Amino acid sequence: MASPIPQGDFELRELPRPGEKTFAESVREGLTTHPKSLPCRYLYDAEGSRLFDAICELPEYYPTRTEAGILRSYVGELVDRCAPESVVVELGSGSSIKTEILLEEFLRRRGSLEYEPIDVSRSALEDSGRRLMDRFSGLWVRAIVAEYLPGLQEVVPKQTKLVTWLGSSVGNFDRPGAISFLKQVRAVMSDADRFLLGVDRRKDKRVLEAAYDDAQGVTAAFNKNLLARINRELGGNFRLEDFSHRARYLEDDGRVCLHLISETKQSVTIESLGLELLFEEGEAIHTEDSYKYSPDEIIALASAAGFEVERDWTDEQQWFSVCLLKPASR
Ligand code: AVI
Repeated sequence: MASPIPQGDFELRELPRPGEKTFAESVREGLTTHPKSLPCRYLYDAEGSRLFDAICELPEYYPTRTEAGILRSYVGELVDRCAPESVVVELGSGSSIKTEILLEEFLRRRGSLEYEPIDVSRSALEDSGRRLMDRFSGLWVRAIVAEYLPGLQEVVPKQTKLVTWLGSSVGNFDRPGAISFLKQVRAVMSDADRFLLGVDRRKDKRVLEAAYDDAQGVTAAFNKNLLARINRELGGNFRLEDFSHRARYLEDDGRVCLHLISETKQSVTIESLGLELLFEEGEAIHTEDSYKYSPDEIIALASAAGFEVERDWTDEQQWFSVCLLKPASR
C-alpha cells in the first residue's frame, strides 16, 4: 500500500529585535538634516505594502513579471543544481507567485519540502503561510519574524540550503551596502548551499523612469504614503497635494532615485515630535534608491562577497537576472 502523502504544517516564531530605531526617531533624524531624507524601509506599512503589490501589476513595472517568467523557464535547471535534500530559505515574505513556482517544482520531485521564509512583517508571513498551506501538501513552513541576518542565523545550520532573495531588493542597498549584506549571507552558508538572487539590470533610461513614475500614479501614491504615514502615526500635517513625486535615472550611477519635492515654500508640523519643518520651494526629500547592475557588475558584486555566479538566467530583452550563486572556494 502506498504511504500517505505527508500533510505538512505551519509554524511561526518571532525573534526579539533589540536596539532598532523607531519610525519617530528616523523621521526626526531624516527631516532635520540637510538634504532631507527618509529611509525606504518605512514605505512598507499596510497601505504601502498594498500599493507595492499594485505596482507589481503595472504595465510599466516590468521587474516582477520578468523575474517570474525567468523562474518559470529555468526552474527545472535550478532545482537540478541544488542538493536534493535542500531546504528553501527565503529572505522576504514570498507573498508573490514567484516562490510558488520554486516550491511547486521541489514538491513535484520530492513530495515534501521544508520552507523557511524570513520577514519583519508577521502578517505577511501569516498570510503567505496560510496561502501556501492551502495550495500545497507536503510543505513544512517554518516562518521566522526577524530581520534577515538574525533570521538566517536561526535556520538549522546542519541543513543544506537554497537561500532565495528575489525581487531585486538588493537594488535598494547602495553598492557597498549590497556587498556587505551578501558577505553576511555568505558567512552562514556552507559549500553545498546555493543563493538565488534576483537583480534588475541597467537599461534604457526611458524604460526605467516609466517603471518608477507610472501613468496611473500608483508609484507616486506609494512614495507620498510616507508623508501620509507621518500624518497618521506622528500627528503630522503634510498636505500631500503640495508635494510631487520624482523618479530620475542617474545613468553613471546606475541608480533610479526617488524624491518627494515641495511644490511651494511651506512649513509643516509634526506634533508628536514637537517639530516645525521649513521647506523651500523645490526642496527634495530623498526616499529611495534602486540600483541597477550590468552582468559584469553582478559578477563583481558576487565575487566581492565571496560567491561565484554559477548561472545568470535572463529574459529575451535581457532586462533582469536571476542568478544562482555558489560559495567561492576559500
Ligand atoms: C522593493 N524594491 C525592489 C522596489 C524597486 O524596484 O526598487 C521598490 C519600488 N519602489 C518603487 N517601485 C518599486
